[in-house]
Amino acid sequence: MARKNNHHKKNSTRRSSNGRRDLQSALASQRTYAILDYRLEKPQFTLRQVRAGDEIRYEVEGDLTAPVPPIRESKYLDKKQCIEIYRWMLLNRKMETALENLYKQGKVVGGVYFGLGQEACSCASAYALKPDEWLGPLIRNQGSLLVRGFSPRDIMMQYMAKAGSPTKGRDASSHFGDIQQHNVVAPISTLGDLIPVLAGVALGTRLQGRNIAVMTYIGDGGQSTGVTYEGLNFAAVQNLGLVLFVENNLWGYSTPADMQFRVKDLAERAIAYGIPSVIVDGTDACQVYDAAHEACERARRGEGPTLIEAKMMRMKGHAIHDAAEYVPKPLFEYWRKRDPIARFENYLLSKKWLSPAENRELIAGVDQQLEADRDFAVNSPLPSPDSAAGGTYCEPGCHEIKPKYGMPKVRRTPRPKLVREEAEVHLK
Ligand SMILES: Cc1ncc(C[n+]2csc(CCOP(=O)(O)OP(=O)(O)O)c2C)c(N)n1
Ligand SMILES: [Mg+2]
Repeated sequence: MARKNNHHKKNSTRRSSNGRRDLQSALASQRTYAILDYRLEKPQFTLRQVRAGDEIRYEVEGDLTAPVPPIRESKYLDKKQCIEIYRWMLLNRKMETALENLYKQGKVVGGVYFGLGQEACSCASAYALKPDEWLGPLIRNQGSLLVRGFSPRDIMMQYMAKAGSPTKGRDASSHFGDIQQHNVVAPISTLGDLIPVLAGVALGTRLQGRNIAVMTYIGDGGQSTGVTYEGLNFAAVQNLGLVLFVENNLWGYSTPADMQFRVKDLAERAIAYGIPSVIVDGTDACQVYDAAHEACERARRGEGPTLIEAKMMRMKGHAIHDAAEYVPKPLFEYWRKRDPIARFENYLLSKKWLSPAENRELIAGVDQQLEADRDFAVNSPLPSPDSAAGGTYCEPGCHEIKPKYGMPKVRRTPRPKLVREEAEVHLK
């Protein structure tokens, strides 16, 4: 019996060692990919579509009772920078509240788009850029616009189509940029189109001798567009310094993320482009900043693009006209507890980087600034009718675009004598 057992053992050892070898060689030929994940919690719930007669509604399944995680300590931000980001987030939130009120008073032309719940993503990402770098925001990234140097009065005047607004009353909402001072490409409504445009900016600066970081955003819905693939693939192939934030706010209009794509994390899509990716909690300003900073540094070293998936929740409807009744209430409750501003405020207070009195002073300062800007915007004139046709067509000099960073780098390669010498621009 013992012998039999031994024999059996011997055989089974051989089998298992062969099995191990097979497994080892299988593993050796298997390709694995790593996705950094900075989150301190990984929400596990799904949305299910339920049909009740002619009505469709969504139900949320999963644990919604998990405690709110702490803010992750930043590897890079100091006290002063954290307070600055907190102030931008507050300004972002309170400016949008002011816009909502202006809309309700009938002073806004068109709709208003909100980034409620996404302030950490907008502000801490843009904060990682240097002044001479470039940003291409989406309509919800009004916080990014503030960080890049637009004032609340610019944004309010824009929404009210005032003569002094960035587009001089020609467009309401936030379709404006500034290629002279702020290095901001205007949001493009056709989703995904900002990506090749920003890749083009990075290519342009490289031709002028500089590797810089250029940052743009795409939503969980917008990232499925063909142009997203084309733009990001181009940036990857050309090693362009594009930092792409995929803002997974769980909704594209009224379609939940679970019904938009099959991958677990949108960061996985980076694997197919051959570029690195990171997942962050988009309601944690420190995580957003750290991932953005690391991606910007890669860009500056000429190492190419990075995809950052920021997970969070769109806390309002698509725009002011949308009451978001299709969103299950428990989902709002879950994310309300993860409010990016309240969490960052608590973090700063508990770290004693901000005293309650300093916090009150900071909040009062934001309120004062907004009141002054709102009054200025409300009292500023609408464009005069005779200005309507101005600025529509090119006027002499209005589109003169000078290289910002230096004359394009051109390398002349020696050619046989009889062949006309041509300048060869090297892209890589
Ligand atoms: C190419 C393209 N298709 C469709 C639309 C219409 N559209 C505007 S916003 C939107 C939903 C976008 O959802 P998401 O990308 O998740 O961004 P979010 O609104 O959540 O910030 C759609 C479908 C568009 N603007 N562009
Ligand atoms: Mg979305």
